[in-house]
This record gives sequence, structure tokens and C-alpha cells, in this order.
Amino acid sequence: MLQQVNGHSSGTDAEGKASLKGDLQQFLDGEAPLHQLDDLTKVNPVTLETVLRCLQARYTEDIFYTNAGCTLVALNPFKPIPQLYAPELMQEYHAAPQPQKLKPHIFTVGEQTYRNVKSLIKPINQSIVVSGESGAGKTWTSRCLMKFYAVVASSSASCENHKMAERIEQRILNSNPVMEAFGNACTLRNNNSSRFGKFIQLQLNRAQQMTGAAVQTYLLEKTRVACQASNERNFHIFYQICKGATKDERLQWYLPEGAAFSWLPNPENNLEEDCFELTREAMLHLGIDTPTQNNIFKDFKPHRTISKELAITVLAGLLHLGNVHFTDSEDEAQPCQLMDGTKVSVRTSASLLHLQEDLLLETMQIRTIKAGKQQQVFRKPCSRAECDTRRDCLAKLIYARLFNWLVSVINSSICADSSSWTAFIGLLDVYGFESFPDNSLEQLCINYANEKLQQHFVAHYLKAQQEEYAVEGLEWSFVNYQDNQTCLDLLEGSPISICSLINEECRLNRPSSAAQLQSRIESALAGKPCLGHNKLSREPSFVVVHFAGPVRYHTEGLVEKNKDPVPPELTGLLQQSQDPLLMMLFPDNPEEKTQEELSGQSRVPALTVVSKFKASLEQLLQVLHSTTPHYIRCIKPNSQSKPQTFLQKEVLSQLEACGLVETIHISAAGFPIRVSHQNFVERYKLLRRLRPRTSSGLQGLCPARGPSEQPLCAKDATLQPPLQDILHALPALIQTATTPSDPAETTQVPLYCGRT
Ligand code: AOV
Ligand code: MG
Repeated sequence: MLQQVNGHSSGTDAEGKASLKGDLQQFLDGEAPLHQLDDLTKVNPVTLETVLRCLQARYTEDIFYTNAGCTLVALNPFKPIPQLYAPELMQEYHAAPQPQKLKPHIFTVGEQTYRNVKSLIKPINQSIVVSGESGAGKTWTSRCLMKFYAVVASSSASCENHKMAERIEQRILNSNPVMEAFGNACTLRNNNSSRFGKFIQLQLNRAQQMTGAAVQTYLLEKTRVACQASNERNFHIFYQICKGATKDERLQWYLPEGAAFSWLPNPENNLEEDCFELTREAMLHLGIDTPTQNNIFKDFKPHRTISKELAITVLAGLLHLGNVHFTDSEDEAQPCQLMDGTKVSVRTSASLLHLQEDLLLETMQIRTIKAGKQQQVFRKPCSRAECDTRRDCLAKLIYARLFNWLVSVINSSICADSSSWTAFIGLLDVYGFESFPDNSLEQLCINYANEKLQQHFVAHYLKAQQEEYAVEGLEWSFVNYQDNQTCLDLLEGSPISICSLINEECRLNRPSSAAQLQSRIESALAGKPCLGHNKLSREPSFVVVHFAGPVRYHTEGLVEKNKDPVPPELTGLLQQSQDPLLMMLFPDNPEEKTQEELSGQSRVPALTVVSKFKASLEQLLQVLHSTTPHYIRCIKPNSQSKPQTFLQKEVLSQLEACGLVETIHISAAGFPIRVSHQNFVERYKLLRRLRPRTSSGLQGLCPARGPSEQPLCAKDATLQPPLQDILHALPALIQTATTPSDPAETTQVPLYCGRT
């Protein structure tokens, strides 16, 4: 149960109102330039058009951050602005008595969360949800916030801890280039698009020093290793090794200059992300390689001390594997033969992966089936398409495990003992909403994750806050908002949803064509409001009207991708590798039967990709719910990634999709400070000592009330006098308070309260 105190979070009420009214009046009189409005709640009237005009005016003046009530809007400048992220500026926000009085910035949000973890009663975990469509600037923002925390936390460290602190912070920062090299790729929408979701917990002790961090990743788009859409690229790391390897390394990895690889499309595009040196350095700092590093990170298990060269060798092996191509076999009883000139690729790949050449080839060409009570083994030559699928499957299997291994190495390097920290700040950076000409299961999962996050925002802010006012009996005129529940019902609801139908097809394990899946979805979910019309497409597909726009998903290959089957022979093959890294990734231990192996045996129902992803999202949302959330909305001013280009139509659709205007209305009209009874009592009880009162004074306020009892309510006549006393005393108290506002209880906003 919460109490609401109607007022400003910064400065006195009088100051706040005066400056606000001044700004507003000036704006209405046409005196103040629109770009000077730092908070969109000050725009009058608040409409999509006025908000858009204000953002455009600020963008034109190179002002990229604007408050919008409880959220911060971040426009992507698409050009480097070093002074905007300088360490000196970080320190300025950190040192400011009231950072929210400075210009809107991601550092305000960073500083707010940082101060909030230092609570009076018990530290409260914080989270920053960075959202926006693909290419809007989420990863950039998360990276800058991590730097911010690294700078401010190391400045809070005592002298003796300073060195240690810098090391841990540096290691945390070093995780970024490594994870981006292996997990990001150039897509049609973003040259550095994250192809995995990431939630990083920055762990802090009571003294606000960063003691460690933990990274959780979500569903890597592993299909990209073996299949890239036209004009897109594979993961950056492949280009990095091909461009950045030294002469000796080229020899070692069989990567002659200018070599062509089927899985390396568009190598001529030189991106700044192609810098191998940066990844190497970061890997080194994370403890991958060299005995010196092993000494520093003593907690490393011996099997983790794998050199980065080994990882690169495996990657080079995958590139050569991609050059293995088969021809159709005229005789079904005979295996497909290798295409001319590709035998050398099998040999090179086998050599780099430390596998037997003939075994590698045979595993791709021939399927073994166990049948009967005696589990008799039958060998069946695969069709050309099946050979290709098995080759791709090998690559995906290796790459996914390599990525997970890297994440585990990073975690071992940065994770702190749980006793050394008391609270965390969680930074969420997932793949943004995307819609391509060809969308498949990957986009379905990505857009589903974005729907879930939008729902978290809607539920937490737009819905819960208004419902709370009603429960508390406060006067409130309801602000309508776009609830995306109907879309989520279509995607994941019970008993029937798109996810359940795709899962069902996997469970039944029956041959079903893409057209059949389309018609099943159309008939089982007919009439659902978010299922769009599918008249234009010649290929089997269905349309989902997401909060951010409609997306057409092709059904071809969807079920197979969702099953993600791994034939046991493939894992068996990799278990025979003599490569130290592969031996670790594929332990030859029958007790450690993996999900993939089990799924290959088909008698054990395996979890599908969608089910696993859904479960991991639910876990994530549980974590988010247990924190005080803060929101940053990244907006892409144009889809060509150009600086100085603000395309109104494109921005407008993003503003509409995220419900920004509704957010501003609620923030402007709402109660910016929300204090739980217990925290309020704890925090302001000293007023009793300051001003002892008897009948109507502060004495009557707290002692008799526990947290579970009725809340203070503005309409409760018997409590009005003490509440007024407190409100009068608050400005002075806030100024003299040694600690900043208590986290659980304040929304981050509030420059304007319409209910004063
Ligand atoms: P995303 O994370 O939101 O997309 P990024 O953070 O990768 O988007 O941003 C895309 C590109 O925009 C970056 O590579 C930068 O070139 C540029 N950019 C973003 N923010 C800034 C900034 N504040 N200053 C300068 N340039 C910026 V995706 O990962 O695709 O959803 O899956
Ligand atoms: Mg990203």
C-alpha cells in the first residue's frame, strides 16, 4: 500500500511551480524556443503533434535527451558526440545535489538508480529497461551507462580498494566488445545489431562500490552462422579474424588473404565493428589466454584456461565447413557426393576442428537410425538438402556452445561473491522490434520479447499507477492507453495461441507443410484482433499486428526451427574431437546427455525454442518486477542511420507505438512521489522529534500504524492536519536530508505535478 504525497521531487514546490509556469507561459506566448523544454510534460497541449514538434526542435539543436515524465526519451544522433559522454560530465551528474535539475541525460537515470540502491531501510534493486526498435540506440545507451557506473563507482572506492575496483570495472566493460563481436551482426536495420538479449546485473555493496556483475543472455540467433539474409552479414567475429589476422595466424587458420567463404557474405563492407584488435585485447583482459591472466583470476577452473587462439581456430573451422557443398545423388542408396573442389574444405575444416576427415564427411552424408528392441543400427544416406541441414546444424551447435562458454568465462571473471554485494542495478538491452521482408521464428521471438517488455511498462506504469489511485480513493480522471494484452494473448495466451500452435506441430511430429501451418493458425485464431490479414503474400505466412506495427511471418521452416533437432550422431562426432575447446564444449560423458541429444532421440519430448524462450522471458520479468524500474525509450530519427535527419513519419510511429503521450499525461497529472507507509514513517519520523505535537500534530501520524494497515489518505479527515504539517515540513526536510530520495517510493520523474 502506498501513500502519495503531491509535490515535486526536486527543489521546493514553489520554485518548481514558478519555473514551470514561467516556461509554459513563455512557450505559450511564443517567447521560449520549443527546444528549451526539457520535459515533455510541459508541452501544452500534450498531443502527438506537439510532442513531435518539441523533439524535432531539440534534435535540430543537437539536444538528444528529453524527459517524458517517468521515462527518458533518447534520440539517436547517428554521429559521435564525445563531449556528451565525457567522464567529466559523468562526474558532474554524480556530484550534483539534484541531478534531475541538470539537463536530461542518461546519466540522470544512472545517478538516480545509483543513489537509490543506498536506501535507508534495505537496499532495493534497480533496473533500467532500455527499449526501442532495432538501431534506435539501446546497446549504445547500455554501454554508456556501464561506463558511467564504472566511473562513478570507482570514484566512490576507498584508496586501497581503488585498484581492485578499477580492475573489476574494467573487466565488466571488457565484456562488451567480446559479447558484441560474437553476438552482434550487421542487419538491414543496424550495422551493429544485437542478435541476443542481455541483462547485466551490476552488483554494489553498501558503500556503493561495484563489487562484480553477472550477465544473463537470451536466445542467440544462431541460425545466422550458417544462413544470412541478403545484404546482411554473419557475426562480426568472423570478419574480424579474416581482416585482422596476422600473417602467421593466417597460415595457422588457413585464411589466405582474399579467401572467399560462403558463410561470409559482404566482406567488402568495412565496419568499425570489424576491429579484431579490440576483441583480442578485451578477451585477454577477461582472462582468456596467457598464464599471467590465470594468476590474476585464480578462481578460474583449469578447463577454462583455453586460449583465444583455440576459439578462433574453431571459428576458422566453421568458415571452411561452410564451403562444403554436396551434389544430388542419382541413386538413393548412395550418399551424395561432394561438389567439385570442396573436398579440400572438408579436410581443412576437419583439421581445424581436430576431427577425422572421413568421419566428418560421413556424419553429414549418412543418417543412423536405431530401431527395434535391440536398438539395431541402420544407415541411410541423406538427400542433398539433408546433408546441408546437417552441416548447418553442426555449425550452429558449435557456435551456440562457444557463445555460452564465452558468457560463462565472462561471468567467472566478473561475478562477485554473493556476500560482497547488497543490491544490483540491472541493465536490460535486448534486440529491438524488427520487421524485415522475410521474418521467421527469430523475429517472432524478438518481437514477442518486445511485446513482453512493453507490457511490463504498461502494467507497471500506465495501469498499476492509475488503479492504485482508484484504490487509494484519490480523485483521478482515467487516462486511456494502448494495452498490448490482446497481442500477447494471440502470441502466448491459452488455450490456443500462435506459440501453442507451433509447439503443437512440433509435438505431433507429423509432416506438415508451411501452407498447413498457415491455415491452422488462421482457422484456430480467426477473429483475434491482432491477427492481421494475409491477402497480399503469395508465400504461406501470417501477420501479427504488434504494438510497434504489423509484421508478416513466413511459415516455411518455422516448425523445424522451433524443434531445433540435433541428430545424436552430430554430438557424437564432436565428442570425438581432439580440440581442447571442443572437448570441453562437448564432454564425452553419457550422464551429461544434453537437450539436443535427447531431442534427437524423439522418444523424450524436448522443449522447443519457443517454450525455452518463453520460460526465460518469464524469469526475466520476475526479476524486473522485483526491482524499481526506470525506462529509457530510444527513438530512431530515420531508418537510414543518417545524422541531422529527423523524419517525422518514422518518429511519429515510434512515439505512437510506445504510448509516449499517455505516459506524459499520466506523469503530468499524477502524483510524482509515492511513499510506502513503512518507508514514510521510517524516513520522516524525526519530524516528531523536531516538532512534538499533541492533538493534531505529527505525533498522530505514524506510531499507531503498521505497513499493513490502512494507508494515509488525503480524504481521511482525521489525518489531514498531520499530513499538512508534513507537507509543510517536507521541503526543509528534503534539503537537510543526508540521503537522496528513497528508491522504492519515488518515481524518477517529476518536474511537474498537475495536482498541486
Ligand atoms: P540497438 O541496440 O537499439 O539496435 P545500437 O545501440 O546498436 O542500436 O545503435 C545503432 C547505431 O546508432 C550505433 O552503432 C551508433 O552508430 C548509433 N548510435 C546510437 N546511439 C548513439 C549515440 N548516443 N551517439 C552516437 N551514435 C549513436 V538492435 O541491437 O538492432 O535492436 O538488435
Ligand atoms: Mg543492440
